Amino acid sequence: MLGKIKSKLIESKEAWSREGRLLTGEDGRSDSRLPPGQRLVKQWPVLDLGVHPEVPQARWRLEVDGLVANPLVLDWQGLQQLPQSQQRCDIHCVTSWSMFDTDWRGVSARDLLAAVQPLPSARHVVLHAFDGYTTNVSLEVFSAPDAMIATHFGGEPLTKEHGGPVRMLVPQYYLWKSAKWLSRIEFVAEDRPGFWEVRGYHNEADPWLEQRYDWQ
Ligand SMILES: Nc1nc2c(c(=O)[nH]1)N[C@H]1C(S)=C(S)[C@@H](COP(=O)(O)O)O[C@H]1N2
Ligand SMILES: [Mo]
Repeated sequence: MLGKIKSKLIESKEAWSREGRLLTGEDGRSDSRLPPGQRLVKQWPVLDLGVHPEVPQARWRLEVDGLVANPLVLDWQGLQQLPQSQQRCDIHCVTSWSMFDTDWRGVSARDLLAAVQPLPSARHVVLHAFDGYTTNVSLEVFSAPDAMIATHFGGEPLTKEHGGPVRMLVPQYYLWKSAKWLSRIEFVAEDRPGFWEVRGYHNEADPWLEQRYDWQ
């Protein structure tokens, strides 16, 4: 899949990282609801590697495995049988747009964790997607109350463009951590940087700290 993606797009985003594009150097402790360097949009942009995998709800499966006591393969029904949560949150993309008050529905990561029971050795989480994309978060960030395996946006099922039928949502980080077309949640001991994290993007992605890039 990744062979077909837009290499121009990847090259330009790698260049952004080298140039430190959009960095303001603010300390992020302002009272603003908008993180430094961000601007508000009303329409939800679509950003990805240019491949929108067709994953019909009936064929969608989510593997939850690695360092867990109770590995699972969830289908759509199985996901619906877990407790369902809703939340309203702001989302922030590293390309500088933010949206306020977005409404989401799905299974909270905490309820998934209760089902799979990570082992004490599990410290990090790798999110895999049907287009070959990966991204990584610490188990701590994955366990935040607002991290969610999302199925609905604005009261409607997630569209394919935005990662339907099921995507990750990690609102406390820039949106590249929120893998669309989620296929696998893997619990690991050692951190494993994902697609953008090995291409100059920060290993963490806190918009309030402007953790956009990492050249180290
Ligand atoms: N599977 C997958 N998930 C992905 C991406 C991708 O290319 N593939 N792009 C990431 C990036 S860089 C961003 S900014 C957000 C964009 O989400 P949106 O298109 O719903 O706005 O998805 C993230 N999740
Ligand atoms: Mo992005």
